[in-house]
Amino acid sequence: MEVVAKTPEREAFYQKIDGQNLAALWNVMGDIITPEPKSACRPHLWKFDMIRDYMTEAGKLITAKEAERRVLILENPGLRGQSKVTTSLFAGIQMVMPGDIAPAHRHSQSALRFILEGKGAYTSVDGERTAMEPGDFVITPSMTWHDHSNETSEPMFWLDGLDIPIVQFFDASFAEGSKDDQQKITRPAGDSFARYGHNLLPVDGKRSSKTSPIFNYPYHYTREALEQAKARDEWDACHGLKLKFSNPETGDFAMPTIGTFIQLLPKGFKTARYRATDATVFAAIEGKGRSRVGEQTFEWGPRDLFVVPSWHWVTHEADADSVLFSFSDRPVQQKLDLFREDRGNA
Ligand code: GTQ
Ligand code: FE2
Repeated sequence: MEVVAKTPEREAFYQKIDGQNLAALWNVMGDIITPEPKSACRPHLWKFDMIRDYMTEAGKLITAKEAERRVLILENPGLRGQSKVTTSLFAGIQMVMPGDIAPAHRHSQSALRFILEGKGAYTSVDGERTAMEPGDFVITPSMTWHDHSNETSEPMFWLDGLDIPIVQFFDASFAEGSKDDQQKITRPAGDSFARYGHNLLPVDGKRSSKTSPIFNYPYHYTREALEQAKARDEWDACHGLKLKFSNPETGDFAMPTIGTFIQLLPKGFKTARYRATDATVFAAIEGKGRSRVGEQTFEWGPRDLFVVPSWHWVTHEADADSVLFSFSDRPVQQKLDLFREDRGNA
């Protein structure tokens, strides 16, 4: 769109209305209604080994209890100081060391955990405890009490994804702490999976939550689904094989604000270029390869993390059978009729 010429009369007018909290649309129109997405969000890769070293250092500086959550935020280089990995989402790496208790709290923000390293630490949500393993996808729904603990002898690391910037945008944040560090366990481990993970639902179901009733999607099952599909040898040109985690009650995404995906790229596969309006955070869990995002190329292996901003072309290439977890704000964009994707010519 055209830039409107400046004249002394116009400048004087802008000055005058500025004092009344008014501004001329014709000076900013092109910046706020762009012909295609224009984001401050930039492509970036974080190597997990680098983060693990800093987290270990953080472990000597602060306890989980004092920190409340011992998390290093993945700050997008184009959005520094805003605690954002993309314009709409937060990501962090959380470490829970042996003996740690990350105390119970609850908040409007929904959280996902994607387990990167360690085995057997617990998170508790709404009275149920689940042990976590690498590749597990665990949900903390909005306003549910949650605390984390580690009774194993090894530190545990996971990727946190939260809708913090979305809740911030709507000024809808509520949060509270609990007087007890750990919530009371009222249901056996595996209860939610037993109730909802077997293609069966209560006949008179009356849950009101828009979040999946399954709170741990174990990697064992996810990996099996991918492996079965591998035998079929049918691949999507842009994604290899990409599945979304779904809410068994609705068939919709597992979380209302964050779409979560798991993707298999077989050895030697190179995807066709793809772009979409949902900026996406990727975490590799298995394999090795590289992704080209806009003008940059990122070499990744297990536990490495990278971000693809809105409307940036991306291609992936796998040197070994590789599994990528990813998340984005796609459920929100789809509900608002804003989501768009472009498969190039594929
Ligand atoms: O584990 O409860 O990375 O509340 C940010 C906010 C983790 C958590 C984060 C949180 C949590
Ligand atoms: Fe939390």
